[in-house]
Amino acid sequence: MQRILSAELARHVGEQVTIAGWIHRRRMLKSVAFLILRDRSGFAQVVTTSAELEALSEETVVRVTGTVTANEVAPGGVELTGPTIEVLSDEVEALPVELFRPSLTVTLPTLLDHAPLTLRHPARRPLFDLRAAVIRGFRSTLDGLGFTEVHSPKIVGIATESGSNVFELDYFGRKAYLAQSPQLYKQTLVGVFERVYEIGQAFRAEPSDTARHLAEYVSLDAELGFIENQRDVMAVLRDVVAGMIAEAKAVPSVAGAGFDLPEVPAEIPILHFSEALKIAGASPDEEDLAPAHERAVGEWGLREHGSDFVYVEGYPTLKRAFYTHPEPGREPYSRAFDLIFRGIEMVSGSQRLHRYADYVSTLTERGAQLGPYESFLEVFKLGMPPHGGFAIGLERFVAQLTGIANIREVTYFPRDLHRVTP
Ligand code: AMO
Repeated sequence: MQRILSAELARHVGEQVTIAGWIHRRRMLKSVAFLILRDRSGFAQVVTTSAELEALSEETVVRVTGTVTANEVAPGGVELTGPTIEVLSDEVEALPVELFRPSLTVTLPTLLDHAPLTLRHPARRPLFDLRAAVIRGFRSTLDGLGFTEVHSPKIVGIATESGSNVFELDYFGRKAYLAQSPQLYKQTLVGVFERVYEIGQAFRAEPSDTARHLAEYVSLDAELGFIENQRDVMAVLRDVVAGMIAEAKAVPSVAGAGFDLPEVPAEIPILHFSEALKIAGASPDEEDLAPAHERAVGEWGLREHGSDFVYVEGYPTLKRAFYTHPEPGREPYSRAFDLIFRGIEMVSGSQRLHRYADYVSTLTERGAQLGPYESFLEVFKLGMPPHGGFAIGLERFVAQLTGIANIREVTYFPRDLHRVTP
């Protein structure tokens, strides 16, 4: 018999049906026993006997055929009676974590060490449903704006973001690196498609053991040509973030989880870097915003504009990567920006240099060898329009949307300073 989902049972009262899933919980009473089966749609109650359930343990995978019977005290108002239970999996050993408890009160190391099991906990589902939804929103918004989805190599010949936090690997006897960002490739592909985006892994050999750094994260990148300046990029990013949040709000499990999902204002307030320092009470000589400064900027946005989002633009050029476009006539400032969401940097972007000579001079000034960059710089002799783009850190965004303090909790199998399994 064809399998139906537990959420579909109510439409089949009086019929014989087959469902399949995991034994979420067993409840054995004197005269009767209940098996709570979990599948991708939710839960179903199966009425059986203790003798039948005794030999089975939680998380065993079973297929159950029985009659759908109305019972208003059962979950969803129906249950399966007169069941035949068939075991589909191996026998399940003693579980390190009990999934049938409503909340998962385990330490972070336990949660992560037992990820194959703890990811199954129903309370975690909305987090990952939201994660998938914001990716859908990112993709559909950019598709609607005429962007092309691309994929760039993750094994690359040069470091793009900064030399220090790059993973080096032995590539057939030569040195290569894991891509810290699709940066140079997305720029190059603007020369092909004008507007591109990529959803892919980025690798950072982050020595910082913090709640917001991973060694491998998902970077949601976009890049577009024919811009006047960074403001055109910031306008696209605003629409992308709004599309991501709208998609998340439309998911029933996300709506039911009670997350405090923000409204994205039509115009996100913009602060120049120098104003942001003032608001944060920082010295005007600071060259970057520290986490405490970002928090102060976030509070300013909420206080002055009722906005959870604030753009800071004009970061000092030398504090940003070499491809960043300076603000002409306003040294030391650049056309780079960050999007601060509830006090944390979530997105970085900028207008890029698009002239060959500018790359040569900036790399030289920064003391870099031109050699490794040569193949990338070629494209700037082949006709490149003014362009810019941004990258959203998926895990930081999801953690901040859901109020989760540590981004490892919204990552399936996090990679960090200490962790390379599971
Ligand atoms: P940046 O290095 O600021 O910019 O990274 C962009 C965004 O990626 C996220 N992020 C991280 N998330 C988790 N763990 C990490 N170790 C980590 N590092 C970064 C953050 C950050 O805002 N090429 C530029 C983007 C561009 O200009 O288009 C870049 O990579 O959310």
